[in-house]
Amino acid sequence: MKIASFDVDAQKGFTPLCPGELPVPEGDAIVPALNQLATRAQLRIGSKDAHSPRAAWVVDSHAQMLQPLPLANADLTWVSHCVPGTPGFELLEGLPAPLDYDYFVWKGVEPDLHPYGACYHDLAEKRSTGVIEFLRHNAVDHILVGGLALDYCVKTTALQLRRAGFAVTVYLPACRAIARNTADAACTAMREQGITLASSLDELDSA
Ligand code: VGL
Repeated sequence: MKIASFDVDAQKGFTPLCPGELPVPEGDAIVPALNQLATRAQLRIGSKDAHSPRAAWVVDSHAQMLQPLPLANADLTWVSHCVPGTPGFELLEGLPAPLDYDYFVWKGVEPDLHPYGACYHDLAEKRSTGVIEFLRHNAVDHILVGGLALDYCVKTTALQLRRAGFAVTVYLPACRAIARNTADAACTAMREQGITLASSLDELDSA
């Protein structure tokens, strides 16, 4: 069995270190759990949001977020986050540098694109980021997923990997969510698609 771990968007912009971006509660607490995941894998994959501050979906305040947009590849408004060159773009302290991962995805670079999953650049899932091809090329069977946020990018990435035919386990101690209700819905959606949700190392090791 060949295993890869996947650190999804484990960036400071999704933590209380960057309160003006998308501060996921306790988002900065996931590093030890992500590093534990990696010890159980032969390959380590990562992704980062890499957004323009002038993207089509950017609004000025948190109160204006989550409004639907009439765009093909950006479905909701968000405040600016994870802009290259700013602290919010950086990976959390204690993770490898991006180029020390076996494969690394930068996503959402084009201003009119705001994908959630790390496997495709577009919401229609036509333009691959290459990660599925990399995993297949390396004969990976099982992917252990953690990162930020559980209810958006982790969920979407896990579902994309599952649809591509991989066994997928989401390790909950290595994730944090933006909100409770969307996290509950994400867990239900992932379970329904055959994704394993592990709450402890014992559950992870028996998955
Ligand atoms: C994310 C909301 C907006 C995430 C990104 O990485 O989960 N969530 N943009």
